Amino acid sequence: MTRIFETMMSDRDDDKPDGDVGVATKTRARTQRPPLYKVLLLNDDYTPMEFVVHILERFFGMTHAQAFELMLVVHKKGVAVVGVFSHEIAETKVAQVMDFARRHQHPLQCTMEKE
Ligand code: TYC
Repeated sequence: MTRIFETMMSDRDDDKPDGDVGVATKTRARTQRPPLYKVLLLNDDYTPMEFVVHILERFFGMTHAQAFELMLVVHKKGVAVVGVFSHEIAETKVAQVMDFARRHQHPLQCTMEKE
């Protein structure tokens, strides 16, 4: 009697009714990349070429050759992207360039736009 009772009341598979199999589910976590911003340098008729080259070396980590080449692109085309950054870094670069140009009394303009 004790033996039969134990067998009938066994709870080994109480949580799995007959025929019920587990279904594995996996949801892909949606990752969000922060938006990027282009920093643009604009041409003008007054800022000296060497000053622009210096800015590109100092604030955008370019070699003299890279900076000279990109300065010429701005000079000829009117505008060029000088870097792509997070919003906060782009804002800082624009502020650094504008502040430096202003302190040297050059009309150089630098802006940013969402990529
Ligand atoms: N056009 C300027 C000159 O002839 C040079 C220049 C280049 C100015 C790039 C601004 O973003 C600029 N002196």
